[in-house]
Amino acid sequence: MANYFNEAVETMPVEEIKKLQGERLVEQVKHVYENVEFYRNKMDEMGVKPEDIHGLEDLHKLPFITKDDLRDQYPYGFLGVPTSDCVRIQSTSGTTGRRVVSFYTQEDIDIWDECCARAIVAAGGTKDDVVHVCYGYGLFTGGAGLNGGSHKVGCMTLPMSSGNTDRQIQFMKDLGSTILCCTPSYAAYLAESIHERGGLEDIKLKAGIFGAEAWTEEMRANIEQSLGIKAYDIYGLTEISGPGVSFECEEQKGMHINEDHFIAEVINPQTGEVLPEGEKGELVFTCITKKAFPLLRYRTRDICVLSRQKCSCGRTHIRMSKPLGRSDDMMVVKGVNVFPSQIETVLLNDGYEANYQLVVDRVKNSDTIACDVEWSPSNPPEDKVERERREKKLVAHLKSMLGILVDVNLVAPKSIPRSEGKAVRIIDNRNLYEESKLK
Ligand code: DLL
Repeated sequence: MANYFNEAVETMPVEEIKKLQGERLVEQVKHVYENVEFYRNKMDEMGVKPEDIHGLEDLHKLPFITKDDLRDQYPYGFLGVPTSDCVRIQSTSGTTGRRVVSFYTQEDIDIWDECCARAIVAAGGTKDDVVHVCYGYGLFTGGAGLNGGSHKVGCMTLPMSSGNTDRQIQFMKDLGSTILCCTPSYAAYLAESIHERGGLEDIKLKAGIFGAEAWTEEMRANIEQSLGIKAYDIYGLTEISGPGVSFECEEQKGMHINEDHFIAEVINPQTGEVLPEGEKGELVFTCITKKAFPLLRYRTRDICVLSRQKCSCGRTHIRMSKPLGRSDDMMVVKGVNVFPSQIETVLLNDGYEANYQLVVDRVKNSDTIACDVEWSPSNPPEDKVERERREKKLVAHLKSMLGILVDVNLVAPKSIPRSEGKAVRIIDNRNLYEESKLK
């Protein structure tokens, strides 16, 4: 029996959703044209006026927005309302350049909270649940988003934020947390820590809502098994509000996009051409209800596939696949496209856990890629010969997945730093090299 937070909207017939999206788009384009000078200039350059947008069929006439545009317009360039109408800001981590700051009116926050509430209910949440939020609070959207959604559902909410693993586990036991919200890498670390300390029988968790970073099906199976829960994926990005842009239902086959608030397209990242449903490309979002930071046709750089196939949960909103990686997470090594998720799949299939780190380098104009991976504490190699045998096996499996040689180093458990938020999977020393050339 499916659970909905807003059944009327979540199961609306597709034709009605598209009509609603079209109407909201027309209004939103007027709002943006009137209030965001940067976008007005872009539309003028392309000779597009708000009157040319009659519905969804005209979406392709609008220009794209990129992360660089947001950085150039930092901080207020995309603001669609006076600052006196804003009640909140959130921001990206800014590890790869200038931060992006996103603004919210109270109504924008209410919409965002509802999107997260839908995700919690889809994961089986009710007002009787104890929701344990260990996404970071503060500028990161993870804590605030799931916290708001949990309040909307009426759950008892534990605003744990990230870090202090001992306290997380203690509260989980003492207060009977039933739904865990954090990054999948932190969930895996919590599971590892709970097993080390013992007392799994005192943990009441039944579900986890994990997102903010790429994770594989193999990692899902590991977390579900070690914590005895059902693990649901949740997706979102600061620019489009935060978590809850899309979320998984009990089918766990792709994430339903909240289409009454966001229009999704998939494009060819090289040409910008809109691709038919079912083809893989870059995900693009148009916000049709948010007023303070109303991005139209925002290029996410996330690579994924959309599907309108009927879902047995009854939700009619389109589903997106797990992002297969970010176009900027994708490394080109020796001319081959490599996503960390491909490497993770090989490691987990071979019985390792997702405790790995990739180091990419350039030596004498030639790329090298190394992968440090921890052996399992329950299955350490007996000696050097056994360790080398296992490394060779992994090298062969990675070669057949990627077509290139990855230098594998098996290392002791806990030698790779654990993350409380998004895991650091790649150290690309070639970027440093490129940057140092610019200085
Ligand atoms: O990560 C928002 C979020 C918080 C989502 C909590 C889910 C849960 P940003 O820090 O702006 O926002 O990063 C957004 O993270 O473009 C994706 O590349 C990646 N990402 C987010 N969710 C997923 C997911 C938050 N479920 C960027 N699977 C996005 C894979 C994800 N990647």
